[in-house]
Amino acid sequence: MNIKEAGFETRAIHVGQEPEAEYGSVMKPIYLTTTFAQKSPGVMPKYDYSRGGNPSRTSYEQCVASLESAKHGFAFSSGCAATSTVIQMLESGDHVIANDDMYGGTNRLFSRVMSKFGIEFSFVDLNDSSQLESAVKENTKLIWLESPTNPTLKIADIRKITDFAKSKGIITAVDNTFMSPYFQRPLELGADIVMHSATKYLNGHSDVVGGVLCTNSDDLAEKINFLVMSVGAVQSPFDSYMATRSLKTLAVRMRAHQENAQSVAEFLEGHNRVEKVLYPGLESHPQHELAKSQMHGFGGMITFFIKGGLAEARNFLESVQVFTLAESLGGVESLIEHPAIMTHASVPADQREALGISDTLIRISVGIEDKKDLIADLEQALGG
Ligand code: P1T
Repeated sequence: MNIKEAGFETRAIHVGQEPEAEYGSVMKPIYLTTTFAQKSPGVMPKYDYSRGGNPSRTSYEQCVASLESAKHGFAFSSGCAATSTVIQMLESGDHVIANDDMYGGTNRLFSRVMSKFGIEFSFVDLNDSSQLESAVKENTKLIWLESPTNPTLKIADIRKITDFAKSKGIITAVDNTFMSPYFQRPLELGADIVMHSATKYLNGHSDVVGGVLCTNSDDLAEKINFLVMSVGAVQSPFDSYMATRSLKTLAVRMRAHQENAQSVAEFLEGHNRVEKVLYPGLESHPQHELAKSQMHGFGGMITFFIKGGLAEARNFLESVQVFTLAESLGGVESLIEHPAIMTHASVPADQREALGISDTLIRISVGIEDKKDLIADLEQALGG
């Protein structure tokens, strides 16, 4: 059987992960080396120096690329490092259109770091075609989109946006962190590049910070590879091993995240202390139909508005016991946080307000604990 054509779960366990040749070790060794012996000066072996490439990283990159239906995969030391690499492919004077609503750190990277190097950014509501069309300029080279968005779970129509971008000769990159390739594969929907904060679902155990880029374009892959070598924000051999190990269980974890999230979302929607719940799997989500048409599931992230104000939100967040109050998401353990004060504090207050990231907005990353315990915990913390 050609393993590359096997099902998702099989590829997650086997692609790039053949037993090692010397002893038949089923798990590949971790290549904890910075450099590789050469036979003769200038006669290049497969690997020469671990910034450029390392066998542990290659295993991981091959596996994650296969899961994203991609030809090429690249592993970085963080999601932000992967995002930076996409922007570093551009030239000073180029223009980027991005979601107005996305992870606060990406917003900060674009507006406060990359903008210093002459790259221009416009932040628009990508679901509003007139806003998107009027944002395009002669120097627009990239549309950056996150879908679903962090934290308001807005869904961008990936097919429609990538078709539009292609008609204008613009590249599209999709941050697929919230869905993982198990629930959404942007390259199949027309995107040129897919990006992940592997810190989240890909690694899934809150013990590795990492990022990934995948593409089917040889041209883009060559540019990314050049930046990998030149900038060096690469994933270490040990972290590559950890993330490869985690990919083996991605499918089962994602199914469990989603089952729990659906139940938690329905519970919250029926609670009298909850104003509104945003979860793509609920029929009340404004883009539930779009979600169904481009995703294979709805994931484990929920956002809701608690009734009252900051005091009520704070009191609730201090009262949870099974959920942990912490930034990040996508781990097996349930996390809860307050985006306005925590993950999205770097987004200017007026922008946060315009996007609805209010003091009563609470974000949950639903883990894979027993859902009865999760619901009971939320119930006691919400009180009467
Ligand atoms: O943290 P890092 O691995 O560098 O990834 C950045 C990033 C990129 N894209 C999305 C959608 C993200 O959610 C993140 C990181 N997000 C959090 C830390 C958070 O709690 O939302």
